Amino acid sequence: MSTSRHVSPDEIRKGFSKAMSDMYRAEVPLYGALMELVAETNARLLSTDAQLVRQLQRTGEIQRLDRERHGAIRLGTAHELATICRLFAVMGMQPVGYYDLTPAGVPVHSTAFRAVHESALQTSPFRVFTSLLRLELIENPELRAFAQATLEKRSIFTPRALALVEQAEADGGLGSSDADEFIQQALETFRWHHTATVSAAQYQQLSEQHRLIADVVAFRGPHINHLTPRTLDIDRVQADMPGKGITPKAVIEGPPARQCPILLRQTSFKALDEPITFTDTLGSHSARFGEIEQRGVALTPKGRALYDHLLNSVREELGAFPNETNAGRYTQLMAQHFQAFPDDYRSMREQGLAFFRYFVTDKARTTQRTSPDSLDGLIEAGYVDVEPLVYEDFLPVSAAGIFQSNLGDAAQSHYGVNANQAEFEQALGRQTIDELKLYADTQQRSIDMCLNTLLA
Ligand code: OOG
Ligand code: NI
Repeated sequence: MSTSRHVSPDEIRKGFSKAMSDMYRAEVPLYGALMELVAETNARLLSTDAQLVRQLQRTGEIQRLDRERHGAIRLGTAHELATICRLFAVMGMQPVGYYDLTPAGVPVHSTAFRAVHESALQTSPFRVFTSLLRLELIENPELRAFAQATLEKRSIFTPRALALVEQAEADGGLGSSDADEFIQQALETFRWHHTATVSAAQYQQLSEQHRLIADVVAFRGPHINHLTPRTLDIDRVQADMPGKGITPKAVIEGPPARQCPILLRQTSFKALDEPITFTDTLGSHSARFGEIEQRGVALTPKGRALYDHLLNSVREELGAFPNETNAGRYTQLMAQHFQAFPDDYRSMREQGLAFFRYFVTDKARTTQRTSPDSLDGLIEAGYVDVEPLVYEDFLPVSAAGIFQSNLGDAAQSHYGVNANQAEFEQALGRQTIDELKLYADTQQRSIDMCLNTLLA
């Protein structure tokens, strides 16, 4: 059992997120520039939008905003995935959601490791989009066997990291100095390597099969390929990026700009071309890119169905993947189709499109209350405030757009296979958590808290 001798997994995650950010800043100079731009933009917006400040104070997001990050890695084998699942568990991160990227021509399926309870998210919302390469999609049998053998030879975890994972599992946690060591050891898995484990010709062959396959197979570890801060105004940051020497992708993924943001909007800039020493000669590889995101309210199954429907209808009408040449038309179609999605929190709540959190107001605490007996009555009377519950996850179509923009359009293949969640979970060694259940639970806990306080 975990005891007070143990550092809480939430604190380990917070320390790890900070260590990761420091490593990435040292390795990727543009990351620092992007962080500054996001911080400036957030500060400017918070100094002018009192309503937003109030909302973020209520939900606590204002305190976590400047340490909010997500990263991404791509793994090669089932064993690596199962082991990283155990490593993330030490930091209180669990696999949430299943994402199939094959419809977009990317030979992976994925989950997001993150904290699941609102109080744990408050301490550190750090998340890692984690993909598993689907080796069975390599058509050439010799190349597939080579990729498999190469991956089986590597160990992406340090012996000490593995020992500390086992210790944490056996003892129910880690003490303070072990937790510090764990953070340093775990970080090694995510580090960039300037040397490859294959020859330049082998790299080339893997790359011709799919750029992503070379990125996974040719290296000693699953380098973190981006680390994304959260902005409160993605359109502003996108517009200001060129002024900082950063060229963003043509369109912002996700929903269009709105008064009341929903789900997740993301944009990225191209991967760096970095020098690599292959086993026989020098060359280069690009994998690491920059990305920013803006988060909005989580949608219920009904809201999500409406989002998916509207997005699909835009993509159908556009008749192509959004790119530089059709970006204007894409933006216009998005704005037009999404008029069908109510853009005020009240309608979204009344129509059951989004999740919310409920809070007892100061008025309820300080005044003599009449006692309405329903939640709606308490809201009407000003005893309960409603705030949007922020979306903590990812979007498959957006993720595909991010992958593609960074791998180059040549990286699109057509795979005749589909989602295989059962196989992914078998590799993972456990089931993934349904994110919709997590949002429903958080919403319900906040309702119970209000009702227990006010109707008791
Ligand atoms: C992951 C891309 C997906 C996001 O934010 O949707 C992603 C990758 O390129 O490995 O990070
Ligand atoms: Ni990302």
